[in-house]
Amino acid sequence: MTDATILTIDALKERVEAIFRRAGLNAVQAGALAGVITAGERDACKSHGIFRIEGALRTVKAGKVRPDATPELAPPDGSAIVRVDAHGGFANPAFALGLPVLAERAHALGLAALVVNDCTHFSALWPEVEAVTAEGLAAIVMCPSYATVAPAGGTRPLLGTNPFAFGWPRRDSDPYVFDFATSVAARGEIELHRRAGKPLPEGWAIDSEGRPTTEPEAALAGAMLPFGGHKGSAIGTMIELLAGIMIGDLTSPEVLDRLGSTLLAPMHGELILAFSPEAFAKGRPGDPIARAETLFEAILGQGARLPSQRRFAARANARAQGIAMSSQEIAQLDRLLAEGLDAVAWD
Ligand code: NDP
Ligand code: PYC
Repeated sequence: MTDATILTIDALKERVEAIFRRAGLNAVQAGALAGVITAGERDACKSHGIFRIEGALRTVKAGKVRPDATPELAPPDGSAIVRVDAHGGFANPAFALGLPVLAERAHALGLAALVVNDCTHFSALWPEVEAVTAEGLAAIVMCPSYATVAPAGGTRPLLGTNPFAFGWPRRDSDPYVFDFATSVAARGEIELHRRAGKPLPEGWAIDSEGRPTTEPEAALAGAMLPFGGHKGSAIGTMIELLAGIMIGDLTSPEVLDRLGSTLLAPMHGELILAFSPEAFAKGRPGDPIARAETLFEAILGQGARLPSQRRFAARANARAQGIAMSSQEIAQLDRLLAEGLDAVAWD
């Protein structure tokens, strides 16, 4: 990047938080959103970095998310299910509220689930998976999105891009984490290709007639495809069942019906599962955390890399060198701060 401005991680977070405060978000919402968006830039995950600010502001302007929401934890009932009502706000502060109780329950019972209801969710899942692994727990996180993906063999949008993430705690290194859309790519990637005027790789999408396309515009009007054909399609469907229907929240087609647009961030629920490896392995030979290291070493020993290694390397670089932002990105941040909700259009 020839015209880069280098910002520290904290400086970028302050700028992003100020944009959300200027747009009317309360401190708990603005702080949590600034945290995940800055983490996206810090870890070189552009599809969930500052690119997402405008969509979040548009959703506020459209009145589809409550900028002043305060998430509420249901009184603990001793069970393995921890519930947080986001009260129509963003998912991120609701997750932060539920995490300590989820961790306490999972350590006490061996496994526990955090159910977040009535939230708007546009972020990557790895910040949440990592937060659970930091408690010494393994984690699975999933949520629906809105109907933009055709089921394998189908021709029209039905499933969401439904992200699915897993984390495993490690003692002396960053956790093992993967986090991906169950579509071939996240929808944000299609939008980034459109903005860059680049064709999509083959096999990502079909147009509104159900024909394969590499045109981002045609893909946005048509449907994305699940990863791995029928396998991704089934996992995407499982996410609709577990993190939509089972938790009494919206499925991806219901989200799209309710919102009427994919230009707004989707509102639905989220499911976070936490497991204590020590509790599951109790009475069996070997320390599960140590045994996992043997597996990771064997993967690396073949010259393969672990998922999230690229992200952790980008993070180390950002901590040492700061985050490089282009002049367009700096101008975008300045404009959003100066104009607040006037910076985005919604009618
Ligand atoms: P990617 O395909 O970019 O990456 C998926 C995962 O695979 C990452 O953990 C990545 O690690 C890892 N990975 C990639 N290449 C390799 C490799 N060669 N060897 C080993 N591991 C590898 O993800 P997607 O585009 O599908 O999703 C991007 C993000 O979008 C996710 O964070 C997801 O949560 C988010 N999303 C959010 C949605 C929402 O509704 N909130 C909907 C859909 C997606 P690394 O990062 O280190 O490359
Ligand atoms: O990138 O697919 C995506 C996405 C949808 C909602 C939030 N992110």
